[in-house]
Amino acid sequence: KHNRSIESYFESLGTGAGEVGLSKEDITKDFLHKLFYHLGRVPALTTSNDIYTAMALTIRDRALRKFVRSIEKFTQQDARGIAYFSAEYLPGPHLGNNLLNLEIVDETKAALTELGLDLDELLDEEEEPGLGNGGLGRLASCFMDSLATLGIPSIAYGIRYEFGIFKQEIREGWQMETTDKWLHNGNPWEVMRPEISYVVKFGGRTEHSTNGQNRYQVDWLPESEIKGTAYDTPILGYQSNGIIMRLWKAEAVESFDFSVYNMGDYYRAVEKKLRSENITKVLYPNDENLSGKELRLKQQYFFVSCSLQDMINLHTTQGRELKNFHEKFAIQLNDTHPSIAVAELMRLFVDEHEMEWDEAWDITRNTFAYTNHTLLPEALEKWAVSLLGRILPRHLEIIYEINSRFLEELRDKGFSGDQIARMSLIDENGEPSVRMAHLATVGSFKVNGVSELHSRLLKSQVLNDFAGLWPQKFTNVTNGVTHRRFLAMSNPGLANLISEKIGEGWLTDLTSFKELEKLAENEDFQKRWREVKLQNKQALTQFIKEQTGVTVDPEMLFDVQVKRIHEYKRQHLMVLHIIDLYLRIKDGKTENIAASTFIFAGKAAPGYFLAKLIIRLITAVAELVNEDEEVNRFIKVVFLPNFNVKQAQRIYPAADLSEQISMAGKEASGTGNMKFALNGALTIGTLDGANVEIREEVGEENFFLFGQTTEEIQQTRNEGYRPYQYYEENPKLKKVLDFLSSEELTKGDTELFKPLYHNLLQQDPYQLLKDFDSYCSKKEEVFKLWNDKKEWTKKSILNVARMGKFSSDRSIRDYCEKIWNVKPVKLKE
Ligand code: 73E
Repeated sequence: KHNRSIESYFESLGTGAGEVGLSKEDITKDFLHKLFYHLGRVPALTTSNDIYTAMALTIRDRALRKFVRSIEKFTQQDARGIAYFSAEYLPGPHLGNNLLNLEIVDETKAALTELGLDLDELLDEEEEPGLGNGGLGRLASCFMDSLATLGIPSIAYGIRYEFGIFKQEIREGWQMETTDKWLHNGNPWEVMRPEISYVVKFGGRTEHSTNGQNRYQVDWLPESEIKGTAYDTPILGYQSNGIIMRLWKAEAVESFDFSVYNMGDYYRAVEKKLRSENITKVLYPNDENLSGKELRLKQQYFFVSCSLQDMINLHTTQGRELKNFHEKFAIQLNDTHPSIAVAELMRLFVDEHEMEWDEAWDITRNTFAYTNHTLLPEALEKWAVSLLGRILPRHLEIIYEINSRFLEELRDKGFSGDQIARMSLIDENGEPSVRMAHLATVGSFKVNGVSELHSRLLKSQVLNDFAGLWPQKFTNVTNGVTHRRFLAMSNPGLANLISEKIGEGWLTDLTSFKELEKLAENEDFQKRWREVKLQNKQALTQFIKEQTGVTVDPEMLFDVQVKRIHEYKRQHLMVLHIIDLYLRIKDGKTENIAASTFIFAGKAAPGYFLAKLIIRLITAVAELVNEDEEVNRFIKVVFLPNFNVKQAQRIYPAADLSEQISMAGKEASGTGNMKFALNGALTIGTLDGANVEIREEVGEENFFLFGQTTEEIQQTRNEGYRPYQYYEENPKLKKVLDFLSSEELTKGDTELFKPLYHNLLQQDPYQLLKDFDSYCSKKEEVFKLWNDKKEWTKKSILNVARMGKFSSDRSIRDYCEKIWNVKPVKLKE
């Protein structure tokens, strides 16, 4: 009876195919039903959160329906599945996206209107899950959207952080962090699965023995155990599948220890419960700057262990043998954050399922594939051997064993001692530590970077020795973004205009945008293109007013840099240029300046002093510029607090110019760059990350390129870069830098920006001073082109028309072909 389809259950009741209807009437009925019977509300006491929740539950039913159906199909076809392991996800608000994917935006809007309610207000009500820091987490969520749309049997595993990325407020110009209580109004999108839970062990010691059958056996006697419980959120694809994101929450194994009876011990037992729950309390807010914290290692191991146990359970309860595990599953490691999985799968196979080491290793290294997202040395994960051995004693032994066999292989192949030391999983320089990127590389069948340039640098720098050893293992998959969320949903004006001209096929095939090329010079189309942009800018103008109190003019050029604040991304290079403009305007030299609003947003890691000072610099310049009547006719500066997915969806559609100005070689890919161009912004950027490929696609005449290449940067460094020399020899630059300690900017606190000033003059690790002139002259070109509306619009249209490559659908197809060896199971109903 377990093989019956859901259809057959409903049919036997005479209730049809068990569809939850998609008509306006169905939605109205279910919505009211949820409001009264799920939430128990009477109309007079209904709050806006009740209304939001009732609608979310109504839509979740429909999403779950898709998901259940997908599972049925995948099971019938006995398909190979993909498990995506990521410590971070940034799904953004669910409601709007689900309506789009179910194609019921109009029906829902109509249902609400009849009840005197407004869909936009409901959408505003949603608090997004901020379970990631930035690009890496958002990429994982774009991939979920595409996996579901393409019909790839897949599951996304991660951590259900109770507090996501902090909320950013600006007080007196400084970033302040407050906790993100995203669950405080409940989370209608998730389904708790109390019966899907696993025990995860920590600490203690191991015992080695030979058992009755003469098998060498290792037992891990842990110091503590924690239970992980699954919370499932359905993620819909467009018109078709649903997959789930399964996030683990930590709990005590037993809430109460029933053997204790006196009050003191009772409280100790409760305390133990609280300690256990700490593991999934909070997301580490550090993007590309890791601090080796014990709790972070525990988080990583916790979710990886739950996920692998879950997969093994799924595999074996379906009657399959573990020796086929790698045929049934591929696991994609989203950076090294989940890479302890390599050792954990070995432990589960060898210690718990009594598999021989060689067979276990064979299956393991044919199961995992590893995506590297960064070359920054401070972001490469290393765990001190002493820490790892204390928290995961058995895993340390396994890592040593993997390493000794690996180094043996290298010796056999004639590698030099130096090379062997460089490639070892253990870094013996200073405090011994485990290099997680090496563990992930050795334990995977494929390793990929996230843009052509980054993948090339990965092979020539960080994993150079490994690329020599296993050239076939290395590949590239350039990132992409879901154009459904970042265009269809968030920019309906542009989406409708495009659909009117080329139909709706682009929703599942972004390359069809090519057809827009022929309209690039059509005056009528250009006019409507500009109208849409202006409307989007008006909407953002209002949002800026609400959020910051600053009034901006939507007719001005909107020049935008939004992303995490980091020195390598060079937000301060943009600021230096703004200061130059300010000084020019004060000097009366306003010719050649196109009236511009400079918009910044992004969070700084709470412990990253210089990043926070860059925010302070932006707000100081904003204050100075915006209040000065003489200046603010030409330029305005805005820092929008608390950048997140929801806010991003308002910003991209309204941008004219996209700033992608990182020092070449540092930004692995970037994905904001794609979202801007997709919405018709032109890019000013360096030859870094995916900028290189964006420029290739849109044509060099439609891209504002500046700055040194990776090779030139290396050369500058080799020649002994002295930033001070640039300061001395370039009067304009000197003026701008000296302005950092002016009374005018600092309102008397002239020491305020000294740390940045000294950093730039003494080290300038990201070579801002070297690239400054090149950047400023490119800006002159931008201003000139802005005054030629037709040319600008033509380039904007061509940018959008040539974005086909940057859909995450393409990225996922690449993963399927180059790495996973899976085929889509198409499910269009
Ligand atoms: O260039 C981006 C890239 O587009 C890169 O900086 C980012 O990943 C994006 C998606 O591929 C990234 N984030 C992290 N490493 N690379 C990171 C590191 C540690 C903690 C959290 C995030």
